[in-house]
Amino acid sequence: MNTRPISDHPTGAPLRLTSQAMAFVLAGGRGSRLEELTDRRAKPAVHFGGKSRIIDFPLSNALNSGIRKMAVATQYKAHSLIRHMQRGWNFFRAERNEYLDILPASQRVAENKWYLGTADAVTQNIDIVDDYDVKYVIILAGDHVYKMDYEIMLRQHVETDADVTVGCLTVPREEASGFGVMDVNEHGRIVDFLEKPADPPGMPDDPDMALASMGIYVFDWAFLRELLLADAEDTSSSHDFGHDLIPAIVKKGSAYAHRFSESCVMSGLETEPYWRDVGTIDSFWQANIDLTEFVPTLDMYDNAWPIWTYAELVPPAKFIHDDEGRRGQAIQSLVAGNCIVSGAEVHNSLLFTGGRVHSYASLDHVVALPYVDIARGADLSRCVLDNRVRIPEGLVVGQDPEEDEKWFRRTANGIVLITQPMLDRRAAAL
Ligand code: ADQ
Ligand code: ADP
Repeated sequence: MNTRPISDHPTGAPLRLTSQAMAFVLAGGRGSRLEELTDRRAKPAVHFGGKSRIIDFPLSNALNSGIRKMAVATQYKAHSLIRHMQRGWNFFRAERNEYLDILPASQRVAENKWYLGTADAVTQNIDIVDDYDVKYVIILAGDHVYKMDYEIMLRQHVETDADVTVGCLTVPREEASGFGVMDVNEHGRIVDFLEKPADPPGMPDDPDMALASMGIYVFDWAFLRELLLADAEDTSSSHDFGHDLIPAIVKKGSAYAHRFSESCVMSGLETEPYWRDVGTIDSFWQANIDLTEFVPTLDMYDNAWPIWTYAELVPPAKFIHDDEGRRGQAIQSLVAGNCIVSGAEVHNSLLFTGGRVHSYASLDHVVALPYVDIARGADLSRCVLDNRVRIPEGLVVGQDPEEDEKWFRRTANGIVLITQPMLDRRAAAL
């Protein structure tokens, strides 16, 4: 175990705590509210922002924070996620004391079982965490979009001598029932924690808002290890951080809240705190479209905090006149490599890698995942196109709700999700 005290550095300068920490990323959840987008891939593998995938955000945060030891627990529909990490996150070198381990469920314990809950995902890999020889473990969710310097959270954890430090943010009270909701005292100590309460309590000084857990936690490994071993024996436990472990520590030990908003200010990363659980089609569409704003809140162009990803080496995006001289153009849009916009108009949209938009087509507020092909004259607005869809000539979406609902998935907010099986059913019926 690396037991060198934090202040024990020849120059007297404090060591970065992240050098003594690992990130354990939980990436095994279903994310079923993303509907058909997560039919074939886990939510952390869902594409985001023109080039990235959601998992790139926590992994990039860990990397940019100085963490060089990471483990990613996967289970549900993990192939596309694992492929992405093998291609894009393969630069860690054991010789340099750097590790990124992908930990699929049911590979490591004798009984061949799935991860029961989020805590069980760590318990099943205790020996791997032991081998990392770290003092602190930071548990992260693989499915949130945000930028955060975990060093600041670690520092608070050490300064308060907490058993656990829980990352938290304020959310409107009516949206808080999907979160762990907490009450804190004047020192930031959590005095009450309710996992997904039906009627979330508001904050004392702002009853319309609730203090919600981000589902990210810092522990001393020695403490968490003991806790996990005890939890594994507890037949009444669902082996979940939010349901079981955190409420138990709040009752018996010391749990502290780490405010994301304060962390953002201290790190200078954001002008205004940005955190999104892009868990529904509406929030996924909105968070992507937000990036087309003149100055989006989430800055993905910050060289000091790069969001690393795997991207294919492909030719540049191309914008061309068609044979009749119609201009191909994209305005207020994000266009990735290998896209060709030919005699078509793209407004306030995102075209991921390999998108093709043909003459007389028009896109407005469209999120088009990789390798879509949009045939001549299609007119699409306010929709999400799954990867590799082939939009037929002249298809109109976003103008007639009844027609959209008949063939595609249309949300209550009028956002339309289009996948290839839906298009195939439509083609067969017409
Ligand atoms: P939920 O959002 O419901 O609550 P949960 O389903 O527990 O989150 O998933 C948390 C993370 O773990 C996700 O990244 C998911 O992919 C992953 N995961 C889920 N089950 C897993 C398993 N069996 N093995 C491996 N990974 C798994 C949690 C907290 C709340 C908090 C919210 C914030 O419990 O208190 O408010 O996150 O989003
Ligand atoms: P990505 O997440 O990279 O966009 P795809 O959507 O191409 O990947 O595929 C997601 C997952 O579904 C991958 O594991 C892929 O192998 C699998 N897959 C793709 N097409 C099919 C198919 N027609 N039938 C079954 N599985 C598929």
